[in-house]
Amino acid sequence: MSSIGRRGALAALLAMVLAPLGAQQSIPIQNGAPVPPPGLPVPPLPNEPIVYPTAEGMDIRVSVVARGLENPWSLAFLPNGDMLVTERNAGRLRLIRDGALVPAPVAGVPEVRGVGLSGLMDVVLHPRFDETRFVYLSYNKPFGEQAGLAVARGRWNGQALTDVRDIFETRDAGSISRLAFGADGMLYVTTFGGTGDAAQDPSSLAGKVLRLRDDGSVPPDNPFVGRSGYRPEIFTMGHRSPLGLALHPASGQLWEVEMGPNGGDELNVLRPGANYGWPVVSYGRTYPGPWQSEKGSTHEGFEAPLVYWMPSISTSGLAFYTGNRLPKWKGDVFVGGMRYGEIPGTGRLERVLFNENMEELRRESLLVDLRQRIRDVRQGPDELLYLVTDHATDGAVLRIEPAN
Ligand SMILES: [Ca+2]
Repeated sequence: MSSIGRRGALAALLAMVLAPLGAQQSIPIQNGAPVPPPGLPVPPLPNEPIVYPTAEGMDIRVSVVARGLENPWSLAFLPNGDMLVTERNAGRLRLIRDGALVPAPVAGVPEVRGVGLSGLMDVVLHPRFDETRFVYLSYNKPFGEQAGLAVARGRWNGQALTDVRDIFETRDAGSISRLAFGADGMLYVTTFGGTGDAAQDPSSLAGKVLRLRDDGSVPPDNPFVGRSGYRPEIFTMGHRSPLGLALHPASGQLWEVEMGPNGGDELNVLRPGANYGWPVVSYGRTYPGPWQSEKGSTHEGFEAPLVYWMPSISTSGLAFYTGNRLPKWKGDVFVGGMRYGEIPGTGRLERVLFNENMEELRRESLLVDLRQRIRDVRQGPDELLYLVTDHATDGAVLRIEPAN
């Protein structure tokens, strides 16, 4: 081949290699992340119940229990079936009594810093609520212009919270937090890990699951008590955005879901003292595209997730279904999803079926056509499933029951 011919062949080869790159659209980046597309329009929630077929051959009926909520975030059931619902930015606690939303918010909630994804977060009842009447709230507490994280405890008097006080606070973490009581009667508190290295820093409370007594004090048998450089509140570390926390009904272990960045949402089983990897080990990509982790998706010394999502479903909320009214789902794990593959308007409810060894067998996406941002999922005392949808103008509580 002549040198001109060779150059021509090289140019053609270069053109083939470069053409697809040159044709690639450029995506605007803001604050280090691609600006999301408009996404799919979210249709208004229907007034009438909807019946869906599901993969296990069980038809379900989905209906709206309450709507018009402002970014509702979490749901707790009182023993009589009434519900307490948090509204994030407004910092309101709402009561659904006898199936109807009470117009006035519940009194006694502390002032929150309700900016962006911050505000009033989780609400849980004390495990011996009948005796103590204690309700716990996690929220972003204002420290001047900064937001910290606090857990408040108050007594439910039937219509309001009284004797409310903070039993825990930190300036290490703002933003999201879930609460759950363990089988050991301890209160577990999740904190936001963010993008820096704080989740791997044992002297910081960011990116951790904390283990506290019901009065906020540190139990002496926590895994890092007495260890130099470690905060004694820490139960597990290396978490990014732990948005779901629930007690496994059989094993008594706490399970946790956390949102990855662009991919790499995780379902983890929490073990005392373990490190779950963020930000050094992850299945996800960073928002602009490169892989998050230099160490790979799993690495010695870091706990691997039981389940991961790639692409992300933006996990939030976690529940084990233990009831009998939805028999084909007994024992299954339910995880809320707020958007799929970084596309707004693609929320869903995810069901994961495990075998007895907690190995995943099946995964089903439910309620996809509703396109709601499912922020929380809970089982009610009536053995039905309840969802909280995180929308600013028509956030809702939905109920799933058998269709026949
Ligand atoms: Ca992890």
